[in-house]
Amino acid sequence: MSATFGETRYETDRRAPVIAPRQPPGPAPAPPPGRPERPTTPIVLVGPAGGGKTTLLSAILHGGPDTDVYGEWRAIPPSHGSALVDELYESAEDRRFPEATVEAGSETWTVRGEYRDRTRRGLLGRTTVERGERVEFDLAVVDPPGGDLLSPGSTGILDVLCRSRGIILLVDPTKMLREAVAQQTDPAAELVPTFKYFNRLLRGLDSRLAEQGAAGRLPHHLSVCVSKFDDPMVYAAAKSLDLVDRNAGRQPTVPSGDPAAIFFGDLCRRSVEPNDARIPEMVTRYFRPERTRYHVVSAIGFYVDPEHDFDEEDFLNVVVEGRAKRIRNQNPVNVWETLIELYESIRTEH
Ligand SMILES: Nc1nc2c(ncn2[C@@H]2O[C@H](COP(=O)(O)OP(=O)(O)OP(=O)(O)O)[C@@H](O)[C@H]2O)c(=O)[nH]1
Ligand SMILES: [Mg+2]
Repeated sequence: MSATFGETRYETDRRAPVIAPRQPPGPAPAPPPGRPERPTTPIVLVGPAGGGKTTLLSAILHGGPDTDVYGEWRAIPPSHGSALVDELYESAEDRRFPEATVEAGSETWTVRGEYRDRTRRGLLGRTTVERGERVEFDLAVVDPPGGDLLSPGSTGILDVLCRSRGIILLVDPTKMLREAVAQQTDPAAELVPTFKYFNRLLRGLDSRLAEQGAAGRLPHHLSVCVSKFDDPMVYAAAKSLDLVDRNAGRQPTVPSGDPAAIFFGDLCRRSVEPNDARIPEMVTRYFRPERTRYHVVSAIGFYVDPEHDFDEEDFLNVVVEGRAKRIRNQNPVNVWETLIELYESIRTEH
């Protein structure tokens, strides 16, 4: 099934109300036989072209959260497959990045999670085990090409966003850090300021919701994610601000919340594009603070030798083989944690 908004076809799934054309009022359609009705959590990834949106989806499909904290989670795509899922499988099997998105796609994946059991000690010293909660929901994921965000009024992305509950706003530091921008060698790749993507998109979304009678700030739950943390220049920038946490030989992280927000603010303020300094105030102007959370993520993670701990001298995860970039070992950082927090924020909305 597909829907056309403007010039872009957003592939849809029967279980993806996020982009289904508006239905006439009436009783809701029955769920497919044998399948209990369950909530759909529509989450849209937005970010500049080449910012890492599709690679983040690959990390959701192939990775999982820190099981010590969150338990076991996985994403299950529909059995009928799709061009997006095929590309995510193939790129992971070939240890390469997915191709740049040409046509916007939307998938409904099933997410199954099982939080860890918790042991509680009672007053008399007796311990009881509290079963970890099991959750299952439909995750409607929309992966637009970055270019769609520059002319949101005509590409259909606003309709998608109006119906979504969660937004993952990917901020690509390699388009901001002076030393990273200087290394980009492709003369055809024009650097479009990140501000331009978000300014056009958020103003468009605000106008559309205002026309629909919405009041106050945007109703969405927001994950602001600084991407590509494994990139050596991004890692160095976070280290120079003393924001990196190294726990027990594992991959480095910038903790979510305040440390990630500080990193995001600093990147925007010092960006090669002066307008990017306005992105943080744009986030607070449009989104409710209690529904906004900051993260630093890497869809591929750092290289860690299976026999050893993380090694400061050998963590580059992207190697160039001929003209292709090869990923040594996909080991995402903070991707599932971000997704689970966004889901929980939507689920416990107040
Ligand atoms: N080091 C590093 N590079 C990344 C990561 N994610 C993406 N990249 C790089 O960024 C490029 C673009 O990533 P995509 O996931 O295709 O970006 P996108 O936002 O989907 O781009 P469009 O589809 O063109 O809008 C990749 O080809 C990689 O070179 C990451 O986690 N770490
Ligand atoms: Mg893409």
